[in-house]
Amino acid sequence: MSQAIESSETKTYHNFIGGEWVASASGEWFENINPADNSDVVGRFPKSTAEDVDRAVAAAKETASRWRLTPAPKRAELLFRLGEILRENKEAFTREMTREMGKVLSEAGGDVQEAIDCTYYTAGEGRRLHGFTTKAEMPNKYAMCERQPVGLCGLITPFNFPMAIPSWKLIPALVCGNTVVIKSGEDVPLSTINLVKACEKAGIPKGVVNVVNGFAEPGAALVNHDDVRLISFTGSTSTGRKIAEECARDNKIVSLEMGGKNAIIIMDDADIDNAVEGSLWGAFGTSGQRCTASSRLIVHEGVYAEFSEKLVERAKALKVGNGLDESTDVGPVINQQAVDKIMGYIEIGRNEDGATLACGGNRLTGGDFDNGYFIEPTVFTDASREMRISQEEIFGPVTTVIPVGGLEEAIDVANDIKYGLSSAIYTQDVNRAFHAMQELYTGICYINSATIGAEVHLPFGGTKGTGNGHREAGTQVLDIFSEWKSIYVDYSGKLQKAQIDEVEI
Ligand code: UN1
Repeated sequence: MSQAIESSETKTYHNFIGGEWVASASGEWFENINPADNSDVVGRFPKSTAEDVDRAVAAAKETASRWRLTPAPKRAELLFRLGEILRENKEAFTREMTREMGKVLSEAGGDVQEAIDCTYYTAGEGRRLHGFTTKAEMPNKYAMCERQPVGLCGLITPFNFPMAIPSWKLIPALVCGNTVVIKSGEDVPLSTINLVKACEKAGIPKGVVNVVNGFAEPGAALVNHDDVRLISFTGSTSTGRKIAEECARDNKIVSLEMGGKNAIIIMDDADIDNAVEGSLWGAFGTSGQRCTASSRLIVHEGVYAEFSEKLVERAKALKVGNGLDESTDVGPVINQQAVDKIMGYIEIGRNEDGATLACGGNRLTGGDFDNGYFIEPTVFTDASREMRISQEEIFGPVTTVIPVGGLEEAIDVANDIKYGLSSAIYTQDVNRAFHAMQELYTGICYINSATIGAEVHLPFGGTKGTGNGHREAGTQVLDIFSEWKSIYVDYSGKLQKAQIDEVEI
């Protein structure tokens, strides 16, 4: 395997603190490597420490009142401008994302588009942020309720949606009047920097948005910082759980978006070709590195043989390669650790679980493959619900086909999991579709489409182990980044005691 060589053209990027682009207090750097080609260094980034987080939090704190008191429609004007800048730079941001993250260009374009959609949609909330008025119990008394910002928000973002996920957190935080410190994903810092440079260009005041790059240390420092009021995290279940524990100690607000093990049910009346296409897209899009990935395919025994055969045939034909090559269907996975984890699960599927490895199962080697992290699209058939490959999140291009006898069993298998992000059913029968919609206990549910592809104006999030009850996107995200204030105005000119004074009718 070739060593990464830093060329004289390797770009250096910085943290963004109080409106200045600065190195880490540690003076240390880390390299961002292209997962499709280890010899390609995307850039060097500050390896930040708790001290950098202290500075970023101080900057965000200093500017908090100014931003909070800026009228929301004015905050939104800057965000609309941000949307324009993202749109103008979509192509460049897309290529840079593929280079640092690996996903194919069309999907990276979709990721930037999702950030653009989120920005426009959520900026519109600047002229809404609706509260409500209601009637008070006492005469000459007024009652209303409005949103107030929560304060300083720490945003900790993952590698798989390098611009979309930071935008889901950043834009609502800003429109609600909060200031933020983002800890970028260590494998994809450039896309966060691109987003934040666009914020700077849009004229968002210094100190409102800050970025600290690096690994676990700045993340932990953010979570433990006394001045941080809220942590919004997307990532692994194990890290999310730790963050929740830390936040509980300080009574911080915490919003978690974690794992998934999402099922598509394929009924015997389904359009099988359509179900095969959907399953391929859901399982192998983004090389399976989506928390919404279709990692379980629960198939009615009446169509099991036909579906499995067609799926395997199509999976074998997918072209794995560098995402920058337009003919590639499936890009690399993110890093060596991901390869180890995914290959470990393939071993488990083969041996411990005893399912049938119907296709794939190998890390690709030879030629250009040696410089990257490429794994074949892998399908396990004849799996059963309790196997580890059917229960645990693999986060790679691996899916598991589980035969079932009917709809009730299919729903039971789909729900028999510790996660609850997304689910889907392929059926032509409206009664079955509505029954599944009612019974699948997930935050997102698709009919005749895969488990991926959520749109920004609907709430995003999951039940059970996927999250902690919050929803990102939609208008529901405002409930994460604002707190309700109930306001009573007594204009009677005297003391009126609610629940105690009798009101004459
Ligand atoms: C994720 O996998 O973490 O619904 C986010 C989807 C995308 C977002 C996925 N819009 O698949």
